[in-house]
Amino acid sequence: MSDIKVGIIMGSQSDLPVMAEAAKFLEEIEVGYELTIVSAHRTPDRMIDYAGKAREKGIKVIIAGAGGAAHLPGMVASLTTLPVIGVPVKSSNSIDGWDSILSILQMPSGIPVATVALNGAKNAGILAASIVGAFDETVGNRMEAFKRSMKAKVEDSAEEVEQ
Ligand code: RP5
Repeated sequence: MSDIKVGIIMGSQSDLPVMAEAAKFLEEIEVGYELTIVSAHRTPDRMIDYAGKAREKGIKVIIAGAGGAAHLPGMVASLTTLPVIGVPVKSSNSIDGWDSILSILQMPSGIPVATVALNGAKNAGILAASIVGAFDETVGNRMEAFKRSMKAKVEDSAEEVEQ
C-alpha cells in the first residue's frame, strides 16, 4: 500500500505558490502526499480520472485549490466519497477573491467541500493531517505535538510581554 495519504490538486500552475503551503505542512508533519495540476475546465477528463482513482491509490483526503470560477473542489467532491478540502485561491483577475470563495463554499446539499479561508492552504494541510491522524496514531501523536508547540509559543509570548 502506498504511503500517499493526501492528494493535493490545483487548477493551474499559477496556484502553486499558494498551494505549496499545504505541501509544506504535510512534509513537516511527515504525511505522504502527491501534488499535481488538474483543471476542471481545461482538463475535465483528467479530473474525472483523478477523482475515480484517488481511493484505490490509498489517498484518504483530497485538497483541491482553484481560483475564479473555482469548480475543481466541488466537482471532485461530486466524483468521490473521500473528504475534499477546498482552498479558494485569489487569482490575478479575481474580484477580491470572492468569486473563488463563493464558488467553493456554496455547495449544494449532499456534496460538501470543507472550505478554508482565501489562500488558506496551510490550514488545508493541517486539516488533512488531522483527518489522517484520526485513524493513524503516529500522525495523531504528531498533530498533538504540533498543537502543544503552538500553545507553548503563545504562552512564551505572553510571558515575554508580561515581564
Ligand atoms: C483557475 O483559474 C485556476 O485555479 C487559477 O486560480 C485561475 C487562473 O488560471 P491561469 O489562467 O493562471 O492558468 O482555473
